[in-house]
Amino acid sequence: MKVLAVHPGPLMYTKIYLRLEPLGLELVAQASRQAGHDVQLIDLQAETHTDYFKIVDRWKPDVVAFSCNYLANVPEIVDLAKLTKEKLPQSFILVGGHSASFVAQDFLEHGEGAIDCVLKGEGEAALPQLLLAIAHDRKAVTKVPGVVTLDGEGPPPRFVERLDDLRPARDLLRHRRKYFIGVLDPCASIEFTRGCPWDCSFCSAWTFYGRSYRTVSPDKIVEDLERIEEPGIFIVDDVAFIQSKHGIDIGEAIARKGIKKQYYLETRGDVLLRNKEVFTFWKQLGLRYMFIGVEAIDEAGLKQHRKRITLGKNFEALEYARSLGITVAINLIADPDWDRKRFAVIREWCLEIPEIVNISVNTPYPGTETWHTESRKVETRDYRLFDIQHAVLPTKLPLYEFYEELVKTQQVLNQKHLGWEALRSTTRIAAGHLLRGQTNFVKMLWKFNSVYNPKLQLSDHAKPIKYQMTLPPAPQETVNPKILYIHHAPGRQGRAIDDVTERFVEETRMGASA
Ligand code: B12
Ligand code: SF4
Repeated sequence: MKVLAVHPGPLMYTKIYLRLEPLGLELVAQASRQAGHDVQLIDLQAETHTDYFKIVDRWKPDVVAFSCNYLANVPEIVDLAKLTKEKLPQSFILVGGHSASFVAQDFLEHGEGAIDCVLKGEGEAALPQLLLAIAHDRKAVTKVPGVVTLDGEGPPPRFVERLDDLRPARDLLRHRRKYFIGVLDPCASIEFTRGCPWDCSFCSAWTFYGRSYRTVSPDKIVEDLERIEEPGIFIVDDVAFIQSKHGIDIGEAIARKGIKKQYYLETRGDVLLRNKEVFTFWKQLGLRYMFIGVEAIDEAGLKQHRKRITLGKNFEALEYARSLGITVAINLIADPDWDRKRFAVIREWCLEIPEIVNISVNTPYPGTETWHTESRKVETRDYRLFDIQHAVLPTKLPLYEFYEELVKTQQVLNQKHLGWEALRSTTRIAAGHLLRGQTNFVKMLWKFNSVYNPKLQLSDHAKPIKYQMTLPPAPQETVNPKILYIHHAPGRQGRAIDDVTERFVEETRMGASA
């Protein structure tokens, strides 16, 4: 069959700071290709809806498979599915991915018959089974694990047997040079591990994978790296190098092969401090950027986000990363109840430190604990506002003033790293990129004001809502994590970490789950 795999368009964040390849979609595309199907892939972060419909009209796929990791992309995908079904009534249209898994039933209802099913969980094992059913007996689709249709549901989603057997279809992307993060331009993505053993209340990374944690073997990682042409590598792991040995083994395999790349990764401050030797080694291998989820600069804020790390530890981690000469970006979560004074304190603090500071807005998401426990009323039913750049909870300041303060704060922080100031400090890098025809990084330096603008952000709240999100249930004090999981929780045996690391995780997580 002809299968068209589609990643939806960019959100605010990917309009400026970065654009990365849709690794999950490439993995399911490859699994479909290995099952004998003819597969094409389009990424609407880098191409337009017109490009998409050109493929639909000319190639006439039998199956269209959308990837929905981000809740804010739901309306775009539903609209595309409806228009596609009008053009190709015989086609089978499905949606998979992180967010689609948490709102499967709603997706189908919005689709009004245009979306044949949602496939929950990891797609690599299930999609080939689903394609088999579509080709031979469409009624049998509800027997496939993870399938949800308007008529019924299949068995629960299953994990792939071995991450080592997977390989992304990187060759299917039509514009590989459009992917970048900061000065890593162009940049490819890679996965070393899957899942997260912690259980932060605002996050769904752990609930999707049932708090499991699996690893790819160093040999397979090196094989994949050797196939990648891009000089920059974005490591997509939720928390990089939790297990020191795995990080060292991968690094040694890379060093043996003499692979020279520049890397970006995300980790926790306490993991960095615990596994200093791994990060020091990786600095020598080319680790250039690190993102640490600090979330708050006061203890009360950390507690609110269920981060059981002390502020002192976070600051120590920043200090250590600085000493290695790695560029560090941190994330702070702005709460809608912040007033002008609070924003001013943040601005002041951020200007005192050399790190890149990213500010996102506290947003409860389906699939997180906060979705069930947040006592404030979610004020909107518009999926598009759930991108952690908009306020969906009541703001203490009038909404426009909240955005004014938010954007002003982001602006101050960006002045350190975007625009002329940044170009001055990165002139050599920028010139090198331009010489190689890479313009992503240089274009990004000036885009901020056209995307981050309080008037635009406020006007997003006034847009007509075509698809209404289901609101959270009545707030509860605690929530049984079992109701949040997409993949069932395999317990201790599902976490590929040694006992000492397991204990370390136990001590630093909030203990919401088994
Ligand atoms: C890497 C990453 C990014 C990358 C982008 C990757 C990309 N281009 O897709 C960057 C840094 C750009 C990013 C940005 C953002 N991200 Co992000 N990101 C992640 C992260 C850490 C890993 C995703 C990943 O690549 N995993 C590895 C691949 C292999 O897995 P996967 O993509 O999930 O794919 C598997 C399944 O989902 C499924 N699948 C996927 N597609 C399909 C399609 C079909 C047809 C099928 C059957 C199955 C299927 O099968 C795949 C293989 O098993 C996740 C957390 C997580 N663990 O999921 C957060 C996460 C997805 N991001 C999140 C958020 C909030 C954002 C931002 C909005 C943040 C911001 N600051 O503004 C932006 C918006 C990005 C945008 N679209 O514009 C949230 C999503 C919340 C939500 N419910 O919407 C998550 C869950 C993080 C969290 N802690 O809550 N992100
Ligand atoms: S450490 Fe917390 S925030 Fe980070 S991925 Fe794990 S659960 Fe999510």
